[in-house]
Amino acid sequence: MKASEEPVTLYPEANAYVNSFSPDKNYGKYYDLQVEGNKYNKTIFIKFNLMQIPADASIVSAQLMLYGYSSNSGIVSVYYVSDDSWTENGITYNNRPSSSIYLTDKENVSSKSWCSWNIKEDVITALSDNKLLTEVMRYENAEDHEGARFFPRDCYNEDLRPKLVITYTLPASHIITPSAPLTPTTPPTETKEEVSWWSIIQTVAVIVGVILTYFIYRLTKQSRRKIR
Ligand SMILES: [Ca+2]
Repeated sequence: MKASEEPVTLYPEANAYVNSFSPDKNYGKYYDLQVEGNKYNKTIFIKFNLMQIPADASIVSAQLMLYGYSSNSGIVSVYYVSDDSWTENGITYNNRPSSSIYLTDKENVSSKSWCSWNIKEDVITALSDNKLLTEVMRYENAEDHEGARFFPRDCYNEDLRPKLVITYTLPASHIITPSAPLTPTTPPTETKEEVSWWSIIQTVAVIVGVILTYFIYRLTKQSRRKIR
């Protein structure tokens, strides 16, 4: 039944953290993503676009991965968020999405290493909805001023940026639809080549026609002179 299993790495469309102690401030342009345990005062929002996953894909696994570069060891939880309307440079604590948030996974994080959360069910939910996936991350250790810091999507080191690694299978009957990646690029190229060859033939035909008309004209003129 299953034809193939293909891992795909997606990078966030937006990421930012919010801070309840500066509730109207946006942290989208900051150089890191922070979670902090003091009443969950700092939480991270991260959004992925899943458009390139084929509609008939069956999800095998989906790992959300962030690189923790400075953190206390502690538990960071990931929650599904149904509202994707927030933006990186607009989100604040006060305007953050708060509807339909539920716990997906929790993992122990540590410094100088990749941290990984299983968000397979959330990917499936988002694919059956609007193909946009938002997650919020919280530091679950409640002590004051403890937390973790992760590299964001515009990290200078591309290898350490947050990512979503999805493995999926396709049914044997998988048909490449216009919405699938790579499909639309081939036919227009062929059409372009056909058009250019056709226009060359047309141009040559016009030139030959003009030359022939000229010679016929000259021949007619010469024969008239001979007749006279
Ligand atoms: Ca969504």
